[in-house]
Amino acid sequence: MGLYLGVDCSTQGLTAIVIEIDGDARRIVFNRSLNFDRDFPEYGTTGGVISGADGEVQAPPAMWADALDRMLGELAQSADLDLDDLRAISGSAQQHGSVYLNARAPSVWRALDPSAHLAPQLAPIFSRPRSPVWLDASTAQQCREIEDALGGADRVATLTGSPACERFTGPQIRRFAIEQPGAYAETARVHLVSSFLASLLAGRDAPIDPGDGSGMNLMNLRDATWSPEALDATAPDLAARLPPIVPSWEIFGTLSPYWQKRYALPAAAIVPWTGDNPSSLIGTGIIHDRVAAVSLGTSDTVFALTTTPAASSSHVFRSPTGDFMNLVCFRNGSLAREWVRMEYGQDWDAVAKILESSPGNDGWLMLPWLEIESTPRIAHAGLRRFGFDRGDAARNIRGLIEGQMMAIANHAAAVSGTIDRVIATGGAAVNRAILQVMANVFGVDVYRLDVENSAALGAALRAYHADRLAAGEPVSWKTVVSGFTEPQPGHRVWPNPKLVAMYADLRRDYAILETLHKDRAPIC
Ligand code: ADP
Ligand code: XUL
Repeated sequence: MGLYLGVDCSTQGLTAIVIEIDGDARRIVFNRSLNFDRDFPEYGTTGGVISGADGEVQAPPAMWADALDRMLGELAQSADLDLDDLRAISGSAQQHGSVYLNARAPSVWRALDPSAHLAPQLAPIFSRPRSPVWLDASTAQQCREIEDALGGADRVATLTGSPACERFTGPQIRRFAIEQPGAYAETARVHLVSSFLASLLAGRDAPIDPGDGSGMNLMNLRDATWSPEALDATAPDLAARLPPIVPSWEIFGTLSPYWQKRYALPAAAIVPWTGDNPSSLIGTGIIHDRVAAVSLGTSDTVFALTTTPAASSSHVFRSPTGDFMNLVCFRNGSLAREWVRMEYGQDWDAVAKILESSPGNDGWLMLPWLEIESTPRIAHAGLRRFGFDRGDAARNIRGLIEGQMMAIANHAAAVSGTIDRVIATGGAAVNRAILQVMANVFGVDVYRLDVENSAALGAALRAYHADRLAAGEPVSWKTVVSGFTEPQPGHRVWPNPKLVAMYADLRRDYAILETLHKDRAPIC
């Protein structure tokens, strides 16, 4: 019998899931979430982030550490768990965000006082007290410079899996190195959010896994090594500042004495952390083709597994299985849905009734670019309404959510060939009316998983996989995910054939509007 812990540090909160595996008997025995704004108000975040001028969006890394500390405390107090059986821990985090540490970090980690909170003890280690996160869009100039140095956007995409993107780590590091050369000189290590938190658990510098490494514009996608030319195009002496890249399943340490003493936890193995999207791939059980996952979190993403990288996808990452995953990311996800709900004074039940009352919005469309958008790249924020105005609550709500689903379905063609079904995950996947729109727009069955946070579940499953591999008893990915990710019949949403045909026409109109308006400023 073994327990495996998976942690997900996402944009808005931190979730921990413990799975128990006893032969064929498998179950979730702990599942808890903390919300940054609500549970850590002292850090002053909104939606887990702090927005500044010129597209800057950042978050304090100390807050993530604080949340990890509190979560392990809650886990340790969970009376019905025998944590001596905790064998391995892995995790995931929002992708692309970077944490900048000075040379003191390793000695501070080794000397942590188990009787005291973690976050205040970390104060001396940051060479940059706030981390840029994936919502940051301040690095357009650095993206162009990197692309120019490497021979253009297509060349960067072939080399690293994505064209230079504003939110990706390489352009973020470049901006920091150029604008704050003194602080960059002080920086001995640049971590991803994932490898930073893994380092805290192990009490030593953690490696980066190829899944999260692919979100940096710095890794050679084919062989999962740092690309010397991408590093040179980004910032001086960057190679010395990056942790090594190791396979996602390679155990690199054990839970450090700080945690063992503080919470009476065993010396569990620490498995490299990865990005939330690669982790969700495992947590949604996508280990074969013809299935796509749609994650309706702070960002909306659609992704699928592939054995060879697809040239047409906007991002190709390595997957935690060692294969590849294609992904498209939409910046206007849950926060835009939340905004339209509140703007028109509705609760989620009322939103559901509005969606159900007139599918297709009587033919009226909206391009849902409340904020600047990454897919397609939209520099001028603002909703584009066609045929109705801002006063019409129902049409605005339907227009925004249907527009989002049409954009996801249209762009999903780039991540996968034929799709037989969609697995929906993320906070908004609990909303059946939204999944019904998704099913009608995609024209396939949509399944919601039992577990809301598939990234945390994926992390726990990855911990199990790595532990068994290290024990010389490797388990296939099919076996790893079985018992946790099978779609439940009660969670199936069927498409309505009549509405599928209607949305197919609307999707064509939507695609035309998207192309016509993506380079234009909003009218109002
Ligand atoms: P992340 O992992 O990116 O931090 P989550 O996947 O936890 O985000 O999703 C959080 C979002 O889920 C919230 O912003 C909220 O808008 C959305 N959400 C929660 N409940 C519902 C609901 N019933 N209907 C639609 N959206 C919901
Ligand atoms: C993916 C992306 C987001 C973040 C936050 O490229 O930027 O999905 O991982 O979830």
